[in-house]
Amino acid sequence: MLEGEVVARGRKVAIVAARFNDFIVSSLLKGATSAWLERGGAAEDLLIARVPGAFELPVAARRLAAGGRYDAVVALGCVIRGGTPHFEYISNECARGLQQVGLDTGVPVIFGVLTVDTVEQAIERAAVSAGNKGGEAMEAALEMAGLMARLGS
Ligand code: INI
Repeated sequence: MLEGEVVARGRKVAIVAARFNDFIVSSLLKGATSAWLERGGAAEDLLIARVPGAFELPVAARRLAAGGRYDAVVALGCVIRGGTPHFEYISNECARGLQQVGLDTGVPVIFGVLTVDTVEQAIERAAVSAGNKGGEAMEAALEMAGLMARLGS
C-alpha cells in the first residue's frame, strides 16, 4: 500500500489565506503554521500569501502551484452563509477553482475553507485546540506531498 507520510522536513508548502472573516481565518492560519512546525518544517520553507476573500483564493493558488516551487498549496478561508445567494456563488466557485488548480498543475491543493451556516460553527472549527481545520488542512497537504513524491511523475 502506498501512503504519504505526514512529514514537513525537506518540504516546501505555500499557504494562501483570505483576509475576509479574519477573526476566524487567523486561527486557521495559526493551526496550519503550528502543524507545519510540529511536523518538522522549517520557517523559511513555508510561504504565506494573503488575498482579500475566498473568491480570490484559486487564482493565487494557481500562481503558487504553477511556479513549481511548492510541494502543496493550502487554501484557508471562511465563508459564512448570509441571507443571499452570495454564499453559494463564493463557496462553489472557490471549491471548484481550487480543485481545478490541483488538477491542472498536479500540485495538491488543499481545501481548508470553512463553509458554514453560523459564526458559532466557524468558531468551533477554528478552535486553537484539537480539531482546528487549518491544522488538519496542513496535515492533508503534507500527506499528499509525501504521496505524490512516492508516486513519481
Ligand atoms: N469572502 C469570504 O472569504 N467569506 C465570506 O463570507 C464572504 N462574504 O460573505 O461575502 C466573502 N466575500 C468576498 C469575496 O470573497 C471577494 O473577496 C469579493 O467578492 C471580491 O471579489
